[in-house]
Amino acid sequence: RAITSLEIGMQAPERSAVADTGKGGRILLVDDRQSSYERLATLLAAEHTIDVEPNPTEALFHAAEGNYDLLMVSLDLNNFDGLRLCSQARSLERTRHVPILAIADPENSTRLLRGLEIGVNDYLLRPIDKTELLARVRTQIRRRRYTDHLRDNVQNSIEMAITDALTGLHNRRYMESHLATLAEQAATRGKPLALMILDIDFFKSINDNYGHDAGDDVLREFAVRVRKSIRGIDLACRYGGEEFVIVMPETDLHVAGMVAERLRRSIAGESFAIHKGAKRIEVTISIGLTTLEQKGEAVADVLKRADTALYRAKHDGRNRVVS
Ligand code: GH3
Ligand code: MG
Ligand code: MG
Ligand code: MG
Repeated sequence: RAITSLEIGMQAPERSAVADTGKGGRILLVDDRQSSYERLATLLAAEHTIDVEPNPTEALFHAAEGNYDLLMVSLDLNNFDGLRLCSQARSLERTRHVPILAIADPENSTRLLRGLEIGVNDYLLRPIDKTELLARVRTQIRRRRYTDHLRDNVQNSIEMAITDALTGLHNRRYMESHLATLAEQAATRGKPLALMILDIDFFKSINDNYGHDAGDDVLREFAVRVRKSIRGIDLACRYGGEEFVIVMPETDLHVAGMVAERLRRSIAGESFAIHKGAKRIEVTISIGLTTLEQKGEAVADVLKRADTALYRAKHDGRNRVVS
């Protein structure tokens, strides 16, 4: 456990500090000279929460687990492990994005240059000036928060672009782009690939009789049940209004047929709750099922074959699986 600011006898700063000022950060200071870390901790404690760890190996554990905004690493550590810590922090997934501010005596400037090469973001030479210290620390913390924010935004937009908002399943666009990859993998590995299109029977009359919101409830509940009935490697998507596609890698027609039949039966066998009113709705589905037939077969052809099978399932009376 790292030494905390409170143990050095300082008050933790107000948590109300505003994010984009670069104040109120969590800092891990890796320094083994008591006079040095006590002074730094005292200077920083007015604006930040600061933990001190004299041992670089321990520091790496804290850094990986502690959710820090900044690592401050002394390169004047007695056992010269400061640089190694910086390089390890850069290669660990958990610490890769945490900025590093190096501190060094002027005579250790070679080490500083090396540090900058391996990804140290900024440095301070001793003796450390208070104003400069606070300014550089703030800059790193502000930058860290900003890039975190950008990374979250990118992550969110990617997720939104491939997810169906109503059901949380993948959307058609994602399925179509991913299906080509799955088909290619199946072909090169000589494994089967099954694909089914599921369509809710007489869905329009659910909307007509119980309202559009009830229809949405059914779609959401249906997606939950689909998700429960497939494996982690299977891909389920909402293909259109009340149509869904399930892609099953490493699954032949026989096994996929059993999965489809089990799902069809469970949908028909347990009515759906709708949000408004105590009434439950009977729902059935029709399924068109097919497998990838030969190497290099176009994904569009596979989908078309499944759709033709679905059409027959509808034509033959619905609530059935056709392959
Ligand atoms: P079939 O058994 O032949 O499949 O009949 P169906 O009524 O299910 O098929 P049809 O294609 O005629 O109607 C599908 C309906 O699904 C029409 C459309 O208004 C409704 N729908 C499409 N998307 C949504 C949605 O997001 N929410 C709701 N509530 N309804 C939707
Ligand atoms: Mg239809
Ligand atoms: Mg339908
Ligand atoms: Mg339809």
